[in-house]
Amino acid sequence: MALSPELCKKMYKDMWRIRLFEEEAHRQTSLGSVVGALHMYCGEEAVAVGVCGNLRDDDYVLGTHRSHGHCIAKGAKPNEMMAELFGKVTGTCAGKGGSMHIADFSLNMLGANGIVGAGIGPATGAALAGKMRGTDQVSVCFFGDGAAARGTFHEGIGFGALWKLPVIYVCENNQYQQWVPRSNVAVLDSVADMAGSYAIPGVSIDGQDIVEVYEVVGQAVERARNGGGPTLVEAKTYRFHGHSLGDEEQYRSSDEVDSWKTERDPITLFHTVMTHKGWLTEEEDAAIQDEAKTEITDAVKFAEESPYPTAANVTTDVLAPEQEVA
Ligand SMILES: Cc1ncc(C[n+]2csc(CCOP(=O)(O)OP(=O)(O)O)c2C)c(N)n1
Ligand SMILES: [Mg+2]
Repeated sequence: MALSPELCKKMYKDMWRIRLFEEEAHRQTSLGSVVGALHMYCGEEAVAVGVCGNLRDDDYVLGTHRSHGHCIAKGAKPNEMMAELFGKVTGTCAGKGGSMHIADFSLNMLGANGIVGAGIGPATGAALAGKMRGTDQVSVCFFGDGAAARGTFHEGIGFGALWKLPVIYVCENNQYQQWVPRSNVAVLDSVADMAGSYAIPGVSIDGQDIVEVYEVVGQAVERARNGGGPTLVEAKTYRFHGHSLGDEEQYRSSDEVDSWKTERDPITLFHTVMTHKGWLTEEEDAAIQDEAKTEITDAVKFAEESPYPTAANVTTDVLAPEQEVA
């Protein structure tokens, strides 16, 4: 689908929704309303939004431990997501997933995952299931540069390539794996270069440029939908915050972080593109940010006012209901 002013405005707003959701989640974790580790997605918004801009409602998404952005980009509602982080019964997983296992099956967002690289197998499986059912659904797996060192990466991509499955492997290369720079642990600088081992296309793109993300992934989605098999897309990006809340960030300089924030903020870059094209007025920009702010404020209120699960909820939603095998 060609980029239209309407789609650009929607994507721009989604980037703001993610940014503000994350900042609020950070605040709520500091206040103690959200417990457990929190991995923020600020700085990487163009990847989730640019990728999901190409997806249909029935396409699949699997994520990482840093997946709030993937959920919002796939259409999850901030109020149900915030409630999930608060552990409330109104959350997308009835409060049982939390930040690192957040999912929304009603949107085919099949889940974040606290285990690095663990989404790659299920994403490949979802693509296989779609193919066996004869649908043209595609499956997208987001994973970090650290995950590219795991066996699940090779196993998943190996099967995806062998069976020409409709799956797009999206590596969010933010250059660090927790506290370790990629250059300390990997021989190849580019994750995309690993695609050659599986005879699938591999492409490395600027993950701060949503237009490039949208267009390159659009071609990969079209290829997958038409039976052409997987693509490995490496989006070079950067996280603006520490690995998780409380990270003292002794492994990267504040100059480096500041330069990404001031020169490579994906929201600012997209704002420049849109205003240059005459697709976003100052009033529209202000309205978009206001609406996103209101939505996140409402999400906190919704989460605060929602009840916690009771003892009666302990065994519900834990196992999938028994299904007949056709
Ligand atoms: C199998 C496994 N090993 C180690 C960890 C601990 N851990 C959590 S996140 C992380 C770094 C992941 O780096 P990357 O895949 O690049 O994702 P990023 O955090 O940069 O988004 C590690 C080592 C884990 N959760 N699972
Ligand atoms: Mg990383």
